[in-house]
Amino acid sequence: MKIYGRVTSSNVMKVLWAADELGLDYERIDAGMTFGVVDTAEYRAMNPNGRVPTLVEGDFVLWESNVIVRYLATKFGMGTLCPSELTNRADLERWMDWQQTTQNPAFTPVFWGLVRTPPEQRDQSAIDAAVKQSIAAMRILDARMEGRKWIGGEELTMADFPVGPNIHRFFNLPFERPDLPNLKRLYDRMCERPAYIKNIASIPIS
Ligand SMILES: N[C@@H](CCC(=O)N[C@@H](CS)C(=O)NCC(=O)O)C(=O)O
Repeated sequence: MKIYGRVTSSNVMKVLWAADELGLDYERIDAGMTFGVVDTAEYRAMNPNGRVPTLVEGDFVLWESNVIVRYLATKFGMGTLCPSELTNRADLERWMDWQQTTQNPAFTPVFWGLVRTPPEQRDQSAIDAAVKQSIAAMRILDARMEGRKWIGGEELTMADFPVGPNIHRFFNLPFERPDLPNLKRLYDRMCERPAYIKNIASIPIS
């Protein structure tokens, strides 16, 4: 199994975290930003978006990070990371899609503004507006976490991987945030896992 993608990408991080939790044997190949690769004809033939991550397993090629997480959890973690019962599974998939469609779009301008834009070029009012939206999104997850250890309940599941990288960034980037105690407990719990430390918490935010 090959996973293409630089370690600093949040979308790559979620896949690597899932792969390591499952104990999978894979080769990671640097691609994206300064590594290039994504604009080559060979890569575009695998992933026409020219984005990372891309998973290659024999003849099978897959892109879209959350779908890769779902695929790995379904194939190698059925009954653990992926529940076999349909309503439980749909409940988790809902949080995975929420990360892509609600949490991540709200947070991306915060990350790009504070990390990838030189201070003199920052649009502080756009960053402030995005911080507000990001906090509103994280309040929704904080409410979900009331009485739960993981997004799915008592155990780590596929629902936790997509938002894992952004939770780390949310708590570590320099902006003011309210107390979100349930979310903070989830973050602390994530930080106890070697695979999360290796792929997310120990990687400089850049
Ligand atoms: N929806 C896609 C988005 C992929 C994406 O935008 N990846 C970013 C990194 S987080 C990327 O490839 N950026 C360009 C690059 O690294 O060269 C997914 O979840 O896989």
